Amino acid sequence: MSVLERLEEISGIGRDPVRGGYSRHLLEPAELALRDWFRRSARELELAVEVDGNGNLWAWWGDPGPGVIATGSHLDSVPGGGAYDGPLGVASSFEAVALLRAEGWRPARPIAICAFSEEEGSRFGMPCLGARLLAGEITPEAALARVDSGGVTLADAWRQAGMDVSRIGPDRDRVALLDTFVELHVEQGLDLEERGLPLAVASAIMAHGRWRLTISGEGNHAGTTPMPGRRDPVVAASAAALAVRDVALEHPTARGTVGRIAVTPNGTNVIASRVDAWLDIRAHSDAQVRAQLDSTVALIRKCVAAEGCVLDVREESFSPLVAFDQPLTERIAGVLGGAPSIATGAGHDAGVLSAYLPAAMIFVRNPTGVSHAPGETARDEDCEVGARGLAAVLRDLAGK
Ligand code: HGY
Ligand code: MN
Ligand code: MN
Ligand code: MN
Repeated sequence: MSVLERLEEISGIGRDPVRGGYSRHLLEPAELALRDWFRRSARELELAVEVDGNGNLWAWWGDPGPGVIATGSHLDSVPGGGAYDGPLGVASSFEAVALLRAEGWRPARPIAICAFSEEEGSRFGMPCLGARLLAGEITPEAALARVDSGGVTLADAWRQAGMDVSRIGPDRDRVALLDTFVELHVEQGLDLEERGLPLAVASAIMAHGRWRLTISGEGNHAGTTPMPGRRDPVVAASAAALAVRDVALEHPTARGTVGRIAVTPNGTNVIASRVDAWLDIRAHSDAQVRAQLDSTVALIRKCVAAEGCVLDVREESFSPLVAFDQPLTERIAGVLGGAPSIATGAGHDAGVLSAYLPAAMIFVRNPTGVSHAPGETARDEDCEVGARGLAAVLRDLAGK
């Protein structure tokens, strides 16, 4: 097989006819179908599959035991996301193992292929949910109480999928088995395209926080309510989005985004009573994210007050700056023939795991530089170069 053929097997799963691209959300039918594909792919390679208590999938080459070299990524997507973010890493992991097996090579240590639950946080709001639960960064109670946009709790989603809620939570014994984690991922920018190279390694991930802003106003009739004296949360939220952009623009490398807004009740001829807006801030230090949040919220408070509305701000998640393990990253770059090292603004399971064990990432060139949108791409030949590179990395790391 090839990476391309592996991705083709899932190309029909979770297509979003409204947004374009893919919407594959934790434990919804498309994501469950991808889990079946994971199991089938593992079975074809004679790998034993296990689902841990946090819904993360593990395919084992060799018996689980100390010194595991783990690789993989995630299967879920953002709403209307691309075909590569997540699945490329999982498909490449299977392909790398297939290539090594075909050579007759056998690992001296166990190799695990992982697919972590809800990396994007698109259903329950917490990015890298499965990896964070595994590591004990969020409590089972906090996770189980999270609610999706349809009012379904994570606990209910878990039960509906036939999974055991009592198994959710930290799994330190499992983490202790892991020696190294390597995640292959499509690049989410144009760096490699501009350099004319197929692969890079990751040096760092920007600090990243997500907050939920709730702006409450007064619902009323769009025709009979005079303009003066309205308390319209959509007007306040619009000003808030400008404030987010303006504060981020003050720092050359900072990012500030409002990408999701829910208007209640969302009627054409209704002044809204409430807006929920999700704020995403990223920067090159944890302190900078906090400072940017403070300036942003101060400005938003003014916009909201000017409109006679009320603001509530709640932190959804915070992901500190990640600096990947340098010796591991240099070793992998060497195996890949001197791949450059690049920093990214996107979050990854490898970033969460890097707090507990040496972790690294391999990026595959993306000719459009687009990600989290249907225009995300990777050339077929680069995907194969990536899988061969990952195979070489596994051979190096798990060979002794
Ligand atoms: O970067 C993100 O928003 C996500 O964790 N991939
Ligand atoms: Mn993503
Ligand atoms: Mn991803
Ligand atoms: Mn009417």
